[in-house]
Amino acid sequence: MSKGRLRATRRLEAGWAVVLAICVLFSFYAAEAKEYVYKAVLLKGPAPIRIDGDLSDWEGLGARIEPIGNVCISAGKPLSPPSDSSDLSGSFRCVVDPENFYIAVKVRDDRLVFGEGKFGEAHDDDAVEVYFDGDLAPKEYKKRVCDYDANDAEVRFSKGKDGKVHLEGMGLFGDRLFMFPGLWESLGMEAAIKEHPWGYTAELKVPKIVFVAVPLRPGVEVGFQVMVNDDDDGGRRDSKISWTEDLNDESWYTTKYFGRLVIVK
Ligand SMILES: [Ca+2]
Ligand SMILES: [Ca+2]
Ligand SMILES: [Ca+2]
Ligand SMILES: [Ca+2]
Repeated sequence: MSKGRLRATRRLEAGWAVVLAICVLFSFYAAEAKEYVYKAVLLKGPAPIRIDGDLSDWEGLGARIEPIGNVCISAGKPLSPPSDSSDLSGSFRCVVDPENFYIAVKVRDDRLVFGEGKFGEAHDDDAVEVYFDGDLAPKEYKKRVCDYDANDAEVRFSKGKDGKVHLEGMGLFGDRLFMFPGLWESLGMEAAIKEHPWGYTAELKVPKIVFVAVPLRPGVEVGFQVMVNDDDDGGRRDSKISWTEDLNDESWYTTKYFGRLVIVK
């Protein structure tokens, strides 16, 4: 073989080696990146669900139980991981009817701490967070930069000192994130929490009109996320878990880590 052809052959071989390496890397990445999709059953008529924290009315609705299985590492400051599943673990279910989303959350938590913080600080107590992105519009992610649009928001709920469940959470107003006492309630959202010896069960009803402009029918998709805060000793929260891999607790300002809710028959 001439020197020229030998060099060309070697260059070709090197080229294939690069292509192979890229393919291996890509397949590795594809295997690693888990997709979080929850298929939410669409009920024909109004859902037979009472928002009272008792989840017995969910039996027989065909809602799959999905683990809230990722442990957050930090939330501005480092978080402690739960010591075991009785300290903090959970799962959620969701169904929709033509007018509303219904979310049920079951949380195992060894010590319940409610009502310590003032409005807007329930994340430092035991609290559930549910997030919506009404249209899945593509965003450009930049760390610490809010990319919410008008149909993206956080709905956080916990118990107050008065024993009543209070809703809070950030939404976009103008070009800034705000939360207002009573806002989510005024838009028709309802939430309830029932305490148990092993933790609590929670229910949330969200009128679809708050986030979604199209009729709820099979095939409709929205961005969705569920997270749970755990405080066992007062003061700041100790741990947090997330449905998707939002390990640094960023869903309150970006939809990057939201999973998807897909409506099915
Ligand atoms: Ca109920
Ligand atoms: Ca706990
Ligand atoms: Ca959106
Ligand atoms: Ca707790």
